[in-house]
Amino acid sequence: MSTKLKNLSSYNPELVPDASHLRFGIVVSEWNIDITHALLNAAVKILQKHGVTEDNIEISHVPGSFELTFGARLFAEREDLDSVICLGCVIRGETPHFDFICQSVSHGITELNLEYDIPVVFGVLTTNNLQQAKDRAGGKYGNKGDEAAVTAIKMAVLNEVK
Ligand code: DLZ
Repeated sequence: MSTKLKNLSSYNPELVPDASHLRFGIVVSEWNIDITHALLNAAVKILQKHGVTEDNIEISHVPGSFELTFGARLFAEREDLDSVICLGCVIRGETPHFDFICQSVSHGITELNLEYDIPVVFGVLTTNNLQQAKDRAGGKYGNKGDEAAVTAIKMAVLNEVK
């Protein structure tokens, strides 16, 4: 998560390899869709900035963050992608639901990283309120979609040289 010291959109472009030969799947949660689509737009822009063509970005939607793991698994199973980016936004409510969803999706994505041969990136905002989410979806702390896309490129290239 971002802090006052770390803006999600700041990175050194010289440390991001060319990604023109890579293919990405992006799974996006429809819950809090204004936020998740702000993450999606940012992620796509960053991928394209580093050479990824539109044809090499495949996007699928799932109802909520809980379903991101399954959506990412479908991409990972295909074996024609170099990385999968999961984008979601879980906002704390009045019940413990928040904790269950956050725990499930973080655990689920970790499991996918262990089980499949491609990196699956955790681009999920987990915030106490809507304002904190806005601050991290193109607001004062940058955009989690930028961070997720940069991570996906770096991890996909790391996977090539293993
Ligand atoms: C049910 C629910 C709630 C209360 N809050 C969120 C949220 O803040 N962010 C999110 O991505 N999804 C939420 N969901 C939906 C669950 O992720 C899931 O889609 C449903 O529980 C159905 O499995």
